[in-house]
Amino acid sequence: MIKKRVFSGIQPTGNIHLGNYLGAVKNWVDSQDEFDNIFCIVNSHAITIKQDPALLRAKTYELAAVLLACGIDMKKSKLFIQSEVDEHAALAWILDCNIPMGDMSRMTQFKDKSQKNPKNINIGLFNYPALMAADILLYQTDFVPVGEDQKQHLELTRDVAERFNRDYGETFKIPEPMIPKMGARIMGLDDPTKKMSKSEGKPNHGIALLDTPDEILKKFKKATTDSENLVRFNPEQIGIFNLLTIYQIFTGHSQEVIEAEFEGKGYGIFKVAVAEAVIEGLKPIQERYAKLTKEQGYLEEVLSHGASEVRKIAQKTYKEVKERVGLI
Ligand code: ATP
Ligand code: LTN
Repeated sequence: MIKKRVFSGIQPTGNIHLGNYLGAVKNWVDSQDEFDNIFCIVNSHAITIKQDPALLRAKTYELAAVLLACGIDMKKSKLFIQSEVDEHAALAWILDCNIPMGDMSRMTQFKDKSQKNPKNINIGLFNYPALMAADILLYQTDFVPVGEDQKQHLELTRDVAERFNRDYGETFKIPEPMIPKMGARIMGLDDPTKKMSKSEGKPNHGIALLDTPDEILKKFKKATTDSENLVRFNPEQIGIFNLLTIYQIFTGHSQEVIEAEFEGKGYGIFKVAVAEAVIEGLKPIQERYAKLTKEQGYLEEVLSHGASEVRKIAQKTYKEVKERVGLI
């Protein structure tokens, strides 16, 4: 039986955090056996915000090592760097010519990011979703496992694919988002009204997967909560709800069991328990990461093998697209 294809991407900027892990990467890892998987480090997306070139290069390899440490298995999945496959940028151009200005102007991520970076609102940042659509459509993808914040970009991807198929003939598979029931939107620990984000500079905002146990404990202890002093799954207690979600995913316990565990106990005890569950859960990832960084040349080999495998698929789709629009 032919397996359905999964494709997803992650930017090599800042430090990969608990939101990225619970919203996306953990699901990539957990469903690896079921699908034919392609995972991409989207460095070309990263330069929509100004990056230091040497740091971007280093972060790209660091992220590759973290993803492998999280459990991405080269026997089951392909991992590669976006800029190593030229067809991504090339297809994005053709898609650009088939996306109405009005559709692109509705994207909320552009609005958020341009507010955060008022000095560098560039065309690439505006056009970011076209490159993301190209990433996905090049591989005739069935499912795209992402966090809640990417839903709108997926809708745009589906729209452009449907429009292209209608105008030029059946070319692209229409992809579906795969958004987890739990963990699709992990909030910042300092401010649970904002999603945990790599680009948020504040020190107690997010938990990085490579944070030390001390840092993790300190950040959870400082997490913003409320004055109810009740540990229960009440979506209106946004800070507590966020911590409970993290605790539930890491422990695998049911809501009832968790609420009973902390019945009559204060937030101080609860926060330490969350921190301990996260520290325990991240420990094997951190240990594997430390080992991987000592293996000289291994990452380069994995990434170049990944790129040469996926390039064949990308070239096939891109050639077909060029034919469809009359470029060959
Ligand atoms: P930034 O916020 O700086 O744009 P990011 O943290 O969103 O970066 P990305 O590389 O853009 O990181 O996202 C990688 C994956 O992680 C995407 O699937 C995205 O939906 C998911 N993700 C990002 N933040 C969260 C979050 N707070 N909760 C759940 N999933 C998230
Ligand atoms: N836009 C995503 C990252 C991303 C992606 C993709 C995700 C780029 N290309 C393709 C899934 C599929 C983000 O900002 N989180």
